[in-house]
Amino acid sequence: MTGQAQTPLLDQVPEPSALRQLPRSSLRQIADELRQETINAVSVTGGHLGAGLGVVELTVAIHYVFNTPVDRLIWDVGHQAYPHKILTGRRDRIRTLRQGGGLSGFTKRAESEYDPFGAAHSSTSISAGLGFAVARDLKGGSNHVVCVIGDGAMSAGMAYEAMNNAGARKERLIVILNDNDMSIAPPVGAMSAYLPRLISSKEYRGLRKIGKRLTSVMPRFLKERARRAEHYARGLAVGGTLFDELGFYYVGPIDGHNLDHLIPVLENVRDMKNGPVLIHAVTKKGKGYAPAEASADKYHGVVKFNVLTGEQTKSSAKAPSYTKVFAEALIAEAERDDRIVAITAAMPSGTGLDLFEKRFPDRCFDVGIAEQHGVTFAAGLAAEGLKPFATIYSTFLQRAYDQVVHDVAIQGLPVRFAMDRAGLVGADGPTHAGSFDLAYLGTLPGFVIMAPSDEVELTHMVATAAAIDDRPSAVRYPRGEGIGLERPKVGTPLEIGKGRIIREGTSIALLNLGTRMQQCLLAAEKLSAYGLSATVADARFAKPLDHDLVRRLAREHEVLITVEEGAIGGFGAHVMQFLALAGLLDHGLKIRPMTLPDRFIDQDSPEKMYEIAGLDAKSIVETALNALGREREAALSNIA
Ligand SMILES: Cc1ncc(C[n+]2csc(CCOP(=O)(O)OP(=O)(O)O)c2C)c(N)n1
Repeated sequence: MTGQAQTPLLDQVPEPSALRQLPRSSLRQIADELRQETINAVSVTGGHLGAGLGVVELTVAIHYVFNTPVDRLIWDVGHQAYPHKILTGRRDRIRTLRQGGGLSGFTKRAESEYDPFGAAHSSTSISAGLGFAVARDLKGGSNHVVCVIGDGAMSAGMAYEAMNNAGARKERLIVILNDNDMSIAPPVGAMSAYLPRLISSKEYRGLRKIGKRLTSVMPRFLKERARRAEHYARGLAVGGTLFDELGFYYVGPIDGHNLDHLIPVLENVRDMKNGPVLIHAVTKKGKGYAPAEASADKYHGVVKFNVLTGEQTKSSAKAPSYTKVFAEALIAEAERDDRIVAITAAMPSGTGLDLFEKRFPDRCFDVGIAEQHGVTFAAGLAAEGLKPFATIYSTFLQRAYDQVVHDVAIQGLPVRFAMDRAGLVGADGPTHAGSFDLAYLGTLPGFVIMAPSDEVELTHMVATAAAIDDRPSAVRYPRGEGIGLERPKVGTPLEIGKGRIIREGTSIALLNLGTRMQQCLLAAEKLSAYGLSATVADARFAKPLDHDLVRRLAREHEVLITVEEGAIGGFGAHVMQFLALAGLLDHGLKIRPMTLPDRFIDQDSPEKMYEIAGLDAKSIVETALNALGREREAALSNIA
């Protein structure tokens, strides 16, 4: 011994092909180093930690047994794929995770051939995997397709739709159920009770023991027979599992941290010739890092932290988050009206409904990762006269669009949609951006759509939504904190469809919807330095539109600029439609709708993303100057 630190074995594994050259006895060390590397990387970048730590051994075992990337490995959600990224040629960039220009925090096709399918929204892996498997068959290929899906993600209907389809087709597909008995919060629903029942069933444990003893001493050809016999015996003992009934061959439960269990099972399954298989692996979220294992959410998502103590960097925010403002406003409304109830789809802390649930445990419903069901469930509640707040991130509500249209809008039911994470969201990137809700809800007759310009406005809008009891409504608000205004404890309902003027000017009108308001006010200041006087108006409502306000702004200004944190087709499109039909575009009004650009913007800090999107004060000034034909000054303003 020289006394020098040993070089990590992981250094010898730039790609999975190198992993496959190592003796099996080295894999424990690789897994330990991989776990440490994941912890170290996330301690400097922040991000999803608990889920990745729980699949370290699975990651090593899958890449060891399967011939990735020829064999397709599809991670559900993709938030647990950091160890996978380290093992698949991205170790040198792992400390750029979730940063501008860096690695995505999820799987991404453009990033690596080892990510055959991108994700971030949950429960898509089995459907996508089935597509890969059928394509393989049609092309005459022989590769394997392996999907890894969590027990939380298994609560979504889409996972069952996919299994139903794969089972009926008898498709050769491998699904690994990563059962850590956690979603972000503890899992909910019947499935979350069913899986532990499977794990603890005496018959299974007995059979597994016998099976293990037998298979460990058998040559491989006998193992296949033993497998069939075991299947038969198991069916007799406990009846088929739900997965068996769906046409899958169920294997498990097995210890997902024990490489000596995982590898032979994966090898056996790999060598099976037909039919879909489900391997039930039991893991621990946050495994191997004491602060994660000890925390209530198992470090699902963390900011930067101290590796030794696990202490996370304190937030420097001076004002409460919009999420908290929403939750407090909703609680205040619910104190006065016992018909108010709230629904979350597996995001109690992300939406602030954990606070609501503490205060009103019987009036808060976590439906699991099941946005579609959550919306129609809310519609049923509304139809019986309750006042449901369907509290769902803008990006996840996309999944329930037909339910919003068919079950809520057409029936005119007063479901209140509280859409957090509207606009660009930063580190989670384009999959999580709330870019489209103004467009997708704006098309629906009868909806009231609001967006606050600050936290006081959000408080009033929650009160407004509570008061609207004859049609659907939505309030959308961003990630991050407000501007530090003092709020009333209870909001005052706003007049529906009425905006307000914040600052009076003469030549340019900035008509803003949402929290770009501060940038609009800054832009108005900057424009005054060019001798230009700007009006700033707060639309408050995307729908119904304040026609009087829009008409007035159009008539009294040379330039009208709309500003919104949403894609083309949203608020600005409705303003233009109105102006065109009212003949207000016939007399030379220069209208400039400012929206998110028609492309997806990769992760970065939210400010940087808005700069890239051209929705900051500088871009507003430039747009105004250009509209007035002052291109030279506009170009210079861009440099300043
Ligand atoms: C459609 C959708 N809704 C909500 C989320 C937010 N979300 C991300 S991970 C997660 C929990 C997933 O739990 P599980 O599948 O058990 O994985 P684990 O984190 O426990 O490994 C949730 C709710 C999402 N990504 N997609």
